[in-house]
Amino acid sequence: MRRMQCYKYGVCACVFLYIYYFFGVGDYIYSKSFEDDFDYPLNIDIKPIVAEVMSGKKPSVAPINYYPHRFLTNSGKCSTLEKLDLFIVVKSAMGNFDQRTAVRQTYGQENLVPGRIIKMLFFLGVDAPPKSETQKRIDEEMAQYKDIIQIDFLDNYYNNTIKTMMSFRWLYEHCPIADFYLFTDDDMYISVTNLLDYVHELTASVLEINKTEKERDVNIFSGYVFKSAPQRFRSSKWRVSLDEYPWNKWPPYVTAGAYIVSNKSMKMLYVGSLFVKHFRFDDVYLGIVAKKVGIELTHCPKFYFYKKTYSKIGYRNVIASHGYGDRSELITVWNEQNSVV
Ligand SMILES: *[C@@H]1O[C@H](CO)[C@@H](O)[C@H](O)[C@H]1NC(C)=O
Ligand SMILES: *[C@@H]1O[C@H](CO)[C@@H](O)[C@H](O)[C@H]1NC(C)=O
Ligand SMILES: CC(=O)N[C@H]1CO[C@H](CO)[C@@H](O)[C@@H]1O
Repeated sequence: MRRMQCYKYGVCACVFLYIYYFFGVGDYIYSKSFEDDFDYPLNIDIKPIVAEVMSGKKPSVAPINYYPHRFLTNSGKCSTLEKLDLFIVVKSAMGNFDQRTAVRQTYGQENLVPGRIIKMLFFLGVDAPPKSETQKRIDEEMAQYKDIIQIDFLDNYYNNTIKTMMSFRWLYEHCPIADFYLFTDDDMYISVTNLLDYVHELTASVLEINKTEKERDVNIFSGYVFKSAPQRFRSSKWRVSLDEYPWNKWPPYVTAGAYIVSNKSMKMLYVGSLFVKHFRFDDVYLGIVAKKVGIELTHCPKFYFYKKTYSKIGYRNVIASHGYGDRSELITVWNEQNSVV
């Protein structure tokens, strides 16, 4: 009888320990409060430093986060222009030739909206040397379309933040003249006309609220805004340890996939990133930087981070939807939405 009970307790303890470990219970208990203790490095007010850099001064604090990569290709797309309505950044994986073709045939066409100046570029990393078949095909693709900026970092999921922030740097250095920047992935459906309508309305409402702000100076960072917490389960692909991120919540962040950033916000996010420690999820990272530089995020439900089921009527107001990795599907849907009838 006694032995039986001992055995039961033993089993219970094991089950408890297993659950405790497996679900990362300790990580939840010991995480720091986001509201009270968010001191992500640099743990100083970086707003004045960002203002220094943006007014052309040398910052009083040295940058801590500079990605030492080079742009391997160039594009004359911005150099002869004085103003741009929209710049579309498409983050693409090296092997996604079909997706890039589909983007060029749909929302990536630059002369779509009469009276609006729109430019589009793809941003890619590299694979390991020696020169792969994929790289040879990309070389040909670049020669033909001149719409690819390649950056010398290894292109994989874990280096996503490098890709995002290197594309910010490219814009900051080579194309700071657009009113708005759309960041998107090569598997998204995008409606440029709905997007332009939206930013027009949003700018007007921001100016309505704050009359002292100038149109050229609005801060806008918008898309599908998430308010969530880090996953601590051991089995999760998204598991984040306390060492990496000790707080119990993420800052609000705009989910990657598609988001829109105004001229000023693009610059503040890039300059701010030089003073904010690297984090491997690019959307969370931009959320952290936005919080530190004081940019408020605007949630817009017309950006779908999942695939919105297609119907002709249902897509009338959609700005972006995930799930269009299939070339012919993107072309079909986009054509139907953009047909005149
Ligand atoms: C990118 O990710 C790989 C790991 O898959 C790593 O070896 C590499 O150093 C990372 N960084 C760069 C800059 O390529
Ligand atoms: C209004 O905009 C100005 C200029 O950008 C800014 O300094 C000020 O803090 C803003 N006021 C509010 C209430 O947001
Ligand atoms: C539309 C807009 O706000 N453009 C501005 C972007 O920032 C540059 C300076 O970096 C200004 O010259 C543009 O007027």
